[in-house]
Amino acid sequence: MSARFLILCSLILTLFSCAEPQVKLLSPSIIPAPQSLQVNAGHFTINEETTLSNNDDFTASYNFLNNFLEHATDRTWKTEYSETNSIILEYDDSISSKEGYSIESNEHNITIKASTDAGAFYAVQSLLQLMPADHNNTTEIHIPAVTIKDEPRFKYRGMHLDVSRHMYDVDFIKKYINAMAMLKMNNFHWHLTDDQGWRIEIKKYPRLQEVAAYRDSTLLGHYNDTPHQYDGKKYGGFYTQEEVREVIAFAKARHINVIPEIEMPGHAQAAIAAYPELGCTGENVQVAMKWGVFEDIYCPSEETFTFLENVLDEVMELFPSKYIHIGGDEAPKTQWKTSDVAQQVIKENGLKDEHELQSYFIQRMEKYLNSKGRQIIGWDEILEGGLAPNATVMSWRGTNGAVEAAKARHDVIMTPTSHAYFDYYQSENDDEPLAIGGFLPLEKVYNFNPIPKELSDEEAIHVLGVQGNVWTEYMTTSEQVEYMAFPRMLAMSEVAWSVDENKNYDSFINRVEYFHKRLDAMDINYANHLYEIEGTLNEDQAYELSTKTIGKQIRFTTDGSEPDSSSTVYESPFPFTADMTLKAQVFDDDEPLGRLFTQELLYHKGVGATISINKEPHNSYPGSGASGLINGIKGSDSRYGDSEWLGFWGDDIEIEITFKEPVLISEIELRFYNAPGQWIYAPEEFSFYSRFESGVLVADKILFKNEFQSSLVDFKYEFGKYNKGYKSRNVKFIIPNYGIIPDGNQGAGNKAWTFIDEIIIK
Ligand code: TNX
Repeated sequence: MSARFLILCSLILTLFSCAEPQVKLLSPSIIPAPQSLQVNAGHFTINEETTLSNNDDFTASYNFLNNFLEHATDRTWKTEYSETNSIILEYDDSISSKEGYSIESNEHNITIKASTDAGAFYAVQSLLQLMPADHNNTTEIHIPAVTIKDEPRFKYRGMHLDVSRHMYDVDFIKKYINAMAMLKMNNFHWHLTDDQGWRIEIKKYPRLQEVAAYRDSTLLGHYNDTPHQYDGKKYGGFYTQEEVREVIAFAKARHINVIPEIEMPGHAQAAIAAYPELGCTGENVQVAMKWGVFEDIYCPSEETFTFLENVLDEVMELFPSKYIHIGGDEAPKTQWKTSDVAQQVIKENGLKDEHELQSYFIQRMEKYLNSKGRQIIGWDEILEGGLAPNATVMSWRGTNGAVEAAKARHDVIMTPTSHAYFDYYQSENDDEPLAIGGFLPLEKVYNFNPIPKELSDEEAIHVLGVQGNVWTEYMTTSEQVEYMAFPRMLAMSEVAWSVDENKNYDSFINRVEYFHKRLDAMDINYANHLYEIEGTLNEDQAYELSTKTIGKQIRFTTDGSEPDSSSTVYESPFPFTADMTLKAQVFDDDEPLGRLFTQELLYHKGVGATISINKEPHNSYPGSGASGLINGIKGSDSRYGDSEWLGFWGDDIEIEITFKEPVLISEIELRFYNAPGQWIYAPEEFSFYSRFESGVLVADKILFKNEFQSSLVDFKYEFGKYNKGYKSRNVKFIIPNYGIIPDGNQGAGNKAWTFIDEIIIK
């Protein structure tokens, strides 16, 4: 499509007139972007006589469209074939993609063609997006004349929702599924069990409903805020089997498959609270009241396997899904190491260690599910100790798991924390509602490339698709789930559906701006960060401001005052030669939009120097490259994923800064991020070296015990005692990685991350 489509989409809000001057037509703004879309002259008008014709029995699509139209036009629709003034659903076996379709609208009729009901359903979703968002109470709806041909890039297009940490009513689950359908997503991953609550009724085990479904109290505030405080309120509930059936039927009518997740062997504390014999210690435990990873995991006893098989029997009875997700993530092996039962299983089966035992556990469950005609999905930890033969891997800790699995010819679904975790912050504003951490703005989701570069074309076939994950530790209400999921779900839908050639972030943003009206009509509480301002220092040491939507102005001040409609309009980058407090705001004529942008620019001695690092930052957290460490802009105090922080996974780092002219240094400030909950640790020590103009080398080693309580470790080093008037040509830092995350912590056994930003030289 692209050029033509993109140009049209950049005009989204321009309503243009066609044959009849009084008819206002919407420039198509479909999300996810279709394969090809051509706007023709003219339009189709839905009026009181328009009929709907379903000659080929596309049941779900027809029902969905009929319901929509009856509601929008407040009348009963006749289903009859008519050459004119009709919306026609037509079977066409020449459309080879099972989920593909075409739409042809002109002044006589609208013809939808597909070879399956799913294809027709997606055509219906596109058709609805050709109508204005506020169609209600109108007798006529105008639809531009278009030719659309479309099919998805990936066959797995998923959204996940954790209902264990917080729970939402069935109406909300349906609302979420309905929004997924609008975006042509086809798999709802329902995370039903975890340490903090078991949420699905299992008739054979009543204590799952009585005990495992409720916790006595819930952590207040953020996990990183210590000491931990609790609300003292009982919290919980579960979905009855009848409700589960209702959700599955609702999803099916929208071509969405529901994948249940029953976690094992870890994240099982709620189940063990109900049935202590499922654990290795036999001791009573409580349903977890805070977040994280817990030591109480299922013991690999026959009793546990029988329990899990019985649970899965009921699950399979309810869920027709080919895939059953059995978790497999974050299972600490501490209890298995000292358990006679676990050690016996290791011995009897000739296993090497507890990791192979985890693999044995998963493989045994896989065998059971395979024998019932189902397939397992597991988080990427199921690779450890040997992958179950037919498993599909959900890659979340970066993409290495996906690469390893796809090379071994296993299917994978891409959900890396860096691009798919919608529980992360989406803006750098300090007034964002509390979230788990991280930073995942809309643009980063949008630019996600799901095929890891390490894979050949043949291996890449195993990448089934992508999924956005919504973990709900910090989402106490469904409104908050919406805030975190939208508009990032829109971006993920385009990653999943649209081919690269049709993706363009500027076009997307302008479509999102119009899409707000659709989300308003659906009463969805989306986040709006479209009118935010981005600031960057360019290669010429000039500061640039930009904002994403078109047709607006940026006004700014550099003296710390708040910009208003009389402030200077930003036109081109301005030089950065002194400290300044920059404030800027987007305006639509005189009206301020979005939030105020504030940036402190620190003109220190490192700005403009040369910098090199022995390692590339991890590709998920590149910040703005090495030069970003000395650009005068500090990384956010609360968002380590912003464009300033550089993240390194497990690497020891050496940084060297060389000045243009030797400089007199009195102080050096180093900033590290420290968020053990997200596996990020400030180092325990670092060394620095500096060569004076005279050639003398000074060196020192600074040790800190890593007991930091805050997420920011700001370390200042007084240089004065050494240089007493000597100028330095360079400074070098050696920063070893913290090492392997110790037991008892989140991510135990994994390598720690080092995050560093702004080396301030005074
Ligand atoms: C890791 S992703 C988890 C979840 C947490 C999530 C928070 C995964 C397989 N496990 O238990 O809720 O991080 O971001």
